[in-house]
Amino acid sequence: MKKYKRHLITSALPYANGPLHIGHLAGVYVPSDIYTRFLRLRDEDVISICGSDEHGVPITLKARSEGVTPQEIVDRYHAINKKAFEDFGIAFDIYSRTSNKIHYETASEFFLTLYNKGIFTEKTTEQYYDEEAGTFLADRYIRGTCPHCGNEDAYGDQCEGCGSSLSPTELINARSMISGGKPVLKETLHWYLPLDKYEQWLKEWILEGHREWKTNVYGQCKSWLDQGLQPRAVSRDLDWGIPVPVENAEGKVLYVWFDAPIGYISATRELTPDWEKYWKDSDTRMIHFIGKDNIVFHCIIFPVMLKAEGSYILPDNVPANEFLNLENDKISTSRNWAVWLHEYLADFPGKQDSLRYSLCASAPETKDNDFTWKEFQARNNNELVAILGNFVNRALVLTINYYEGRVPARTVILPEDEEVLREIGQIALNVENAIEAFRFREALKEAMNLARLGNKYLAEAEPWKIVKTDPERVKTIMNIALQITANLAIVLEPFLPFSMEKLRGWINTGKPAWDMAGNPDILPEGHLINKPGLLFEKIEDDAIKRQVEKLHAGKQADDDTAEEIPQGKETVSFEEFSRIDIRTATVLEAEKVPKTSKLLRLKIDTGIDIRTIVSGIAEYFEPQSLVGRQISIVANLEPRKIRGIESKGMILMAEDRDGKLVLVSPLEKVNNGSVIK
Ligand code: B3M
Ligand code: ZN
Repeated sequence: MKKYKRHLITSALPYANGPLHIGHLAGVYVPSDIYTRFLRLRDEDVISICGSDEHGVPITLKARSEGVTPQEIVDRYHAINKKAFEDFGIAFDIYSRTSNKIHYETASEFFLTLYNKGIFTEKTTEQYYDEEAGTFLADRYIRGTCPHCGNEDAYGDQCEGCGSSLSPTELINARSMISGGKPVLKETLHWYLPLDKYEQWLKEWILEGHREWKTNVYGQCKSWLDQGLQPRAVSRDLDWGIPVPVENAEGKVLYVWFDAPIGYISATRELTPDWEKYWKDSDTRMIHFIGKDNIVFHCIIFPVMLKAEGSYILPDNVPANEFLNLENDKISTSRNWAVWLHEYLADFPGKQDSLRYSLCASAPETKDNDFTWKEFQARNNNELVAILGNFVNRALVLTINYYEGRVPARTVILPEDEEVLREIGQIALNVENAIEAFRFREALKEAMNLARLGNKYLAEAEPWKIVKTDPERVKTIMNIALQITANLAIVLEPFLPFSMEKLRGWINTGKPAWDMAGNPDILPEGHLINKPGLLFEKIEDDAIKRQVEKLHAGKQADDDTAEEIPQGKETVSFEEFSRIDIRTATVLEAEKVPKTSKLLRLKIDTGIDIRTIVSGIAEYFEPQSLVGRQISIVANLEPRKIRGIESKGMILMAEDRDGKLVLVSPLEKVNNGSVIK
């Protein structure tokens, strides 16, 4: 029996202001594609929705920097990105765009419904205005000096120097990004979504009702809710976007984060006249695939919009991923530190699955993760070629050689055969459970275990040694190897769709079905298989070297101190920062952890409690020299077991350029447990 009547899968709509890179694929689109393909294999009623986000200041700024119209920008990148998704087998049912007429209608209607229900509050505030250009300056159209850190290039909504979230009026010496001139303050009217009024409901819905959400997602929601929500403007003074569909709204458009998620609805309408059953029937399960920077919009703001509208369902899960880094550095479009999908494909034609595999195997599911070309090569050569490709090739080639491609009968079954047949079923079940829990790395690893099992089975049974002396035994062995192969073609289809299609061609099976996964009798006796080709090719050192060189050669320097001082980290919101509990504490006891060279076990007084922290600082400190010293700790770091000792928190250290560690202590003695902020 099916658990849900139907599924609506959405994937974040990428801004059409630049091409897609591996971070996009790893974070959002490979996971959503795996999940969608899995549901399709199970013959579920599922639609997968995506499209280009074509509004907002990121688009207009890109257009200005190139001296073209925003329409030209979105037309260009919509086409490029749509093609990149198709090329990588990301099988959306529709890839729409938010400049479509149907989206204008849907978003306007949505706004009007809320407007007529009296949901919005209207507020007139003073905002910056560029008199020379005759326009208000929203978000990133304004820059100035950050009041917190002095960065002269802080944006109107955020300082990338120190991470503070700002409003334009806080900037010192604000300047217009359009004319470069000094803007003036002018009154303007906007519509606000009163998130504060939904706080209680959100707490019940998420904090009580969705404890199963991923910890990174749940944690971010909780911290937003704990901070308390403020009304949010859903309109902007801009000339690019969907006009606010009421009177007195000249020159005002919907805020991009108001219209973009409605894009999921518009795209569904465009896809099917039956769209309402996906959006308005509580038997539908909606899942949003996104990156972590979009969590607040998909878990708080959009649900409030849907709830306020009243006739829509809410997401059942939002399995957001963290970020993917590249060769130990943050992926950055402006610094050209990225692997662009269209360039990858030009350099590695036909090797989409190698990238999909590598990105899934090291996906940033629970924390940021790093992509390196070396690891990509190793995954391709040591896993896809050496494990999967090798097994499939052996099974098929031996069958062609021994039986002219006819699947032999399974005759006498030994206990080791029984065990293998049982394991096929268990692995299929493990893959299924992991996919259902959105643990795609684990699912892929499990699926590859099936190929490992096949290799081990053949290596131990050695059919090539006994084919002359014990032909009956060899028939059984080859039958089982072929059943493993047929199972691989199913369980790996969500991950490696191009290769599994090839494989199905060789083993002559039709449309795959998850029902059959784990089944030890997929290929009947006498079934004819075809001569196989190579499933994967080795990637040589040269090709990898060229990619690394290309990456470094294309890198746009953003500062020349980068070599000496580690890269600045990505911006965090004030809310994120304030979730970290940094306090003073005093070391009561310190001793080396036996049989380790780096670890110290410290007993510390945090003012709140006495606790144990294990720290990797033994090379820098004599344990006794620490006793009695006042230090700073992260008090609310998730406890970890290190060498069997539960470590609760982390000691703050400054790391010198040559790797030396120095304690971070308050300059004067303070009470233990004093909050550092
Ligand atoms: N375009 C932001 C982003 O690409 C935004 C997502 C919209 S999803 C409705 O990260
Ligand atoms: Zn700043």
